[in-house]
Amino acid sequence: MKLSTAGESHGKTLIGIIEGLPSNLQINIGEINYYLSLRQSGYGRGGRQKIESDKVEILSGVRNCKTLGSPVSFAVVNADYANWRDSMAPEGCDTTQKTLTKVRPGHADLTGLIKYGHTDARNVLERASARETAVRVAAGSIARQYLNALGVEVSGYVKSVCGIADEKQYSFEQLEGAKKQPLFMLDEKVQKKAIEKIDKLKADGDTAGGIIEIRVKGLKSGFGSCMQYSTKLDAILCGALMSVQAIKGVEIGLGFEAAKREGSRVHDEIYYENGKFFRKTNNAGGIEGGMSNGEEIILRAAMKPIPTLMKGLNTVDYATKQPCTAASERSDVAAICAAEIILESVTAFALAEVVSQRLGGDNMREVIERYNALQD
Ligand code: EPS
Repeated sequence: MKLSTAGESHGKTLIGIIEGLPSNLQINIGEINYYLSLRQSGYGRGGRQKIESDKVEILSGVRNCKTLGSPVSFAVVNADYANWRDSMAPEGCDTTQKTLTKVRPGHADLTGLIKYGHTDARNVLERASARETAVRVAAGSIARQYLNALGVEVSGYVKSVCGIADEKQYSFEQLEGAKKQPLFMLDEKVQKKAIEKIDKLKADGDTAGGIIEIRVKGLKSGFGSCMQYSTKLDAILCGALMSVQAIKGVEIGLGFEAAKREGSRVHDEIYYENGKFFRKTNNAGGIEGGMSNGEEIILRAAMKPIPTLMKGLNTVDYATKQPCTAASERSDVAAICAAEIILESVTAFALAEVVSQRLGGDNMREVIERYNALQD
């Protein structure tokens, strides 16, 4: 299974193509749109989300809500293109409009300008923009439907915003409540403080990042491999999370905390009862030796603050080489809820790829039979 994405933030449309989906997977388009709308939600989002109302349009590979086994292509249209046609149209436009040369620290602007030989960072930032993640959420929702057919679920919540942290532990079932909250947080008091912080940052023209926890329930053991570095499940999942705009750190299970502890307080002891192996703790976060071990997978990712600050940072104008204040385009103060949905989505897609690589299967009946035949 493989996903390619295309599209600029203010271009005509975003496009995704998924290859390798088996036939006869029931596709719930309403569910894809639900995750797209969740990606747009959350406290701290900027003006763009008032313009967009993301909906998926499936273009190929699905007939009467079932996959055909052919590539599934789909679009998420940019409503804002109507306002940007004059400066973005592929057929011809005025590229002297909407230029950006006051390159933003932390964004792709400067390095992209040099690498691709442009003079206007618009040609770089349009693709570097996190708008691209709408396609990854749509693809992730399809991958989630594939995983759900096997009894595998993906969920998550926001653990902290700009250092305001919820240190409590939650069961997988409790996580669902997060989606009903303005910051996808589960502790009301912590969330209230985080909202106040976002309000303050907005007033100051500043931005916030945070920490997100993603969990996977129901995946049997043995997915991923210890036989080749590139097939290790932890490497694949961390790579998927790190591929999301603004993600700067990832940990699994105890993560960085494990480095501080003695081995006896890290490794999960193994027991056997009623014909089943089990562990009483899950410090490994569900992955040992590069393979799922049948426990819940626990991933955490750190998102940096968005690099477009309304108050602007010191930089240099690429055109004049003079010191200046960085461009302050309309943007979000915090996009932590969007990131939470995106991270769930890329986790689902990466896992679906790993599962389909192990199980193969041209149609969903074969996939389900092969999954059910595996030892727990
Ligand atoms: C982004 C800048 C903002 C964000 C955008 C990512 O867009 P605009 O420049 O149009 O205000 O809203 O994210 C989205 C549009 C989205 O749908 O997530 C950036 O520079 O990365």
